[in-house]
Amino acid sequence: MQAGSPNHNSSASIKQSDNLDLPKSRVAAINTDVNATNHVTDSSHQPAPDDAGAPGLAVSIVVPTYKEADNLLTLVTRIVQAMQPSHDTFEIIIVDDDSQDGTERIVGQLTDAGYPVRLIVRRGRRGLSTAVVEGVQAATGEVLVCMDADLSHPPEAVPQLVAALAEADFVIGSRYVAGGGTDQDWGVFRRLNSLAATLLARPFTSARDPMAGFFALRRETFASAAPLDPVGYKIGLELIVKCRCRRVVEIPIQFADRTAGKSKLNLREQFNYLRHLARLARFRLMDRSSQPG
Ligand SMILES: Nc1nc2c(ncn2[C@@H]2O[C@H](COP(=O)(O)OP(=O)(O)O)[C@@H](O)[C@H]2O)c(=O)[nH]1
Ligand SMILES: [Mg+2]
Repeated sequence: MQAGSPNHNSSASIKQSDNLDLPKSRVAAINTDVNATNHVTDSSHQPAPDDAGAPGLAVSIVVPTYKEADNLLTLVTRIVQAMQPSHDTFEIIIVDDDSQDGTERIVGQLTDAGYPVRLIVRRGRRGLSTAVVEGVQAATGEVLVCMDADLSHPPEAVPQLVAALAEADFVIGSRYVAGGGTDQDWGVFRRLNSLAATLLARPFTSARDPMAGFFALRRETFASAAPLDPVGYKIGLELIVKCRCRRVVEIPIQFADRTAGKSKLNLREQFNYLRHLARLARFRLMDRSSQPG
């Protein structure tokens, strides 16, 4: 297998002999108290001796998954290739809601091959936003990146998002700033739907693409969040509002439509978005009235 080449065969296996230039990841001890019901696969079983007491990883990349087995190999190899030149300490945390589609086997193969991947399996639970929050809580990096598994978000942009945090509280991989975009074949309905959702978020942030699932923030920013209460998909917007992020920067990305697996976005999630906006509006009101002055 050529690292970074598309491979949608979930039964493909990875071997050390695949000639991958693997990162010398310094994966800190995994946090096993994420949740008693979680199943945690640990790739940190052979820490290098000089890792003892390491303060943590530089970057944790959190990926929520539900039935994304066919995308994982390509996703992980592309992330590793993108990160390796600039970061020698990073981890990929996959938070899977018990997909039962081979995800655990594939992540096992990746960890055996030396990739810095951890798997959290949540059993009996579903939800993109709560999965992201659990992944972030288990993360050890000072910088947190969230992205989808379906290759809609280009892994090659992750280092840019991380670098942009030097001047920002929150960085979005954005479809809607100059240089960004979506695939040509988005129909009128899909574009209008996305535009309406974006405009509805305008009272909360002036970001052009605040609903993106591709974003980065510092751990300390996450730690400062008011209690998180997301319903549905828009955990990025929840974090911008609840972490009271003022400096939101957008990095243009080309959003690619998935080629493997299916979208889980449905009408219910769109309804949840409206409920989420109502909750955020209530929060803003209370938060502002509790500010001194
Ligand atoms: N853990 C978890 N991940 C989810 C869930 N729903 C969606 N995802 C993941 O969230 C990301 C975005 O979902 P997707 O279906 O592509 O949504 P879309 O891009 O809006 O069509 C993908 O990586 C999904 O696998 C869920 O209930 N639990
Ligand atoms: Mg998607």
